[in-house]
Amino acid sequence: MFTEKKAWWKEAVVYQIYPRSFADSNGDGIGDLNGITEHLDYLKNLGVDVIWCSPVYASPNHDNGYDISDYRAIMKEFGTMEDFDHMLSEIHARGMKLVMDLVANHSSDEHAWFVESRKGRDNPYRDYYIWRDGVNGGPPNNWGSCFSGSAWEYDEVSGQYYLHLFTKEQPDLNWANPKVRDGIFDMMCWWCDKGIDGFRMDVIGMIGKESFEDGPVSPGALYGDFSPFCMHTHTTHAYLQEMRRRVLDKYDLLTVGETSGNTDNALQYANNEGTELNMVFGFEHNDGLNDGTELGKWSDHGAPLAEVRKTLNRWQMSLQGKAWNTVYLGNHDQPRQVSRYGNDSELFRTVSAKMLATLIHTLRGTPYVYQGEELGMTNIYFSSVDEYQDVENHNAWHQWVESGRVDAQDMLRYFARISRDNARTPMQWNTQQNAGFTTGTPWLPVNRNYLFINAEDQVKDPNSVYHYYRRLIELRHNNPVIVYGLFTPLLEDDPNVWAYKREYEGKTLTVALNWTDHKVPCTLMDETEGVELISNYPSHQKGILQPYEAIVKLL
Ligand code: TEU
Ligand code: CA
Repeated sequence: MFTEKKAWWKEAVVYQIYPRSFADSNGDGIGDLNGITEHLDYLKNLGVDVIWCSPVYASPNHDNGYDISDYRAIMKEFGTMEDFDHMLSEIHARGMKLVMDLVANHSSDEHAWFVESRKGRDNPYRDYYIWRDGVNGGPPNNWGSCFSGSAWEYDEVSGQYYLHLFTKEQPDLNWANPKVRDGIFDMMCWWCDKGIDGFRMDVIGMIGKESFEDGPVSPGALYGDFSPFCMHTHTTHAYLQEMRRRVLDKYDLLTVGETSGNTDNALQYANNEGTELNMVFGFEHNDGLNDGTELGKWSDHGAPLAEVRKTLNRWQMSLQGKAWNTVYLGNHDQPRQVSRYGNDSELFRTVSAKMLATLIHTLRGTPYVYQGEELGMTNIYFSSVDEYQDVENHNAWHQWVESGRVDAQDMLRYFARISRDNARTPMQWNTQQNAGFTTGTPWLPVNRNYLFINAEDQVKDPNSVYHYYRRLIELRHNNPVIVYGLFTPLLEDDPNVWAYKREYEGKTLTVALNWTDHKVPCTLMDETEGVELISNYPSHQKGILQPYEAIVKLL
């Protein structure tokens, strides 16, 4: 046994807002800060403790704000710094906290540092980014970008290439330059002094580039893999430890790193000694679900219980007592969780959304709820490439379909299943025009199912997905076993049921979840003593679990 140190960010539930799609206050079709402020009571009533906003900084929006041109200014479309200050004080007035997205592995190519940097080899800002000479008339090495194509872009002015692990409008900052670190750390302190409560750090595992050799090329792939030289390196950890000393330790923050990697990596970033971050998002359960082909995430691969459970149980077991965990299934980079892991048909949508909610609120770690998930919002399933806005789709289309390597219909099917735009359609507030998101034309279409999936209806209906989330959040606040309890998997080989228990200070919580759309045999809950804390069915049948049934008991 171990004693877990208490912390507010372990007890909290975090709600992620994708500002562009949350609420539009001025009718231009784009969500904004005043739109968020207008809906804070909705979030307060849901019970969430912390709001994490995807980037709200000045940006030309090649990647919806993940390309920042000024870290100390607000994106024009989202409002002004006064709007931000007002939003922050209204969040605090309701006893909630605000976590900002920190995107500092790269900036926008329109950031003043890069504008200077690309002026020439002698510019004082040259070394703020990563410039290299080409090799044999091509790029410096074989690395591919995360968003298709080469990770290097040739620049006419100086005849050199710059590195961009994402789009070419997102040049990678050179963290090896102490001036870059000074600039980023000063900026972070500036936001903390304003009173924000934490950072979600975008692709933080990539900041320490150690060498620039060719990466391994998997069969069929067009480019080499940069990760052996750029991910989870010693220098990345050194920079984070420096950030901890120079910034994070001066404030009381929630810090969460966004980085792919395995549990060993997570143990280093989120270690209980507190030398780096509070927690990281695991990617293995989400991004591990593909066919392992050169197409990466573009596949028909579903989310079988055996795979997802094995991965998440391993994260639970490996981290407990050593590092704090996060629990999430959906975010702005993933499709809608009910469509991917549950069942978004009319018959099972509600019950499976509640089953998944039970999972993320009763595993060990801080739960992250992505906007609209609390309503059971579903994928949009676009059918043509032109309907997508996301640069990731267009780049992949160019690389694989336009070049004749992949059939268009196949790719469209993969897009419909896994595209990020599935989760970026506007929040569904009510049954009015555009689901109450905007009075103008929404930047991305509203899912037509808003007529029966929307916040206003669900707030009125005690059996809604929304109220189920509200009750789960309340249970977390009232039962320390949900936050701090030791995790032990149960029925690990059951083909249908995900089950586990949590134990803390003489209390035991037992959870059983039917991952399937049919009745399955299960006697665990008949044999388990205690009171029922929550379930997505009004009554239970002996010896079985009903489709997507979830039961939580406390003894
Ligand atoms: O995402 C990091 C990341 O690794 C993504 O490539 C992710 O795997 C992909 O979106 C899945 O399709 C972060 C942000 O969350 C994402 O929105 C940004 O586009 C990206 O970094 C670049 O800043
Ligand atoms: Ca707007």
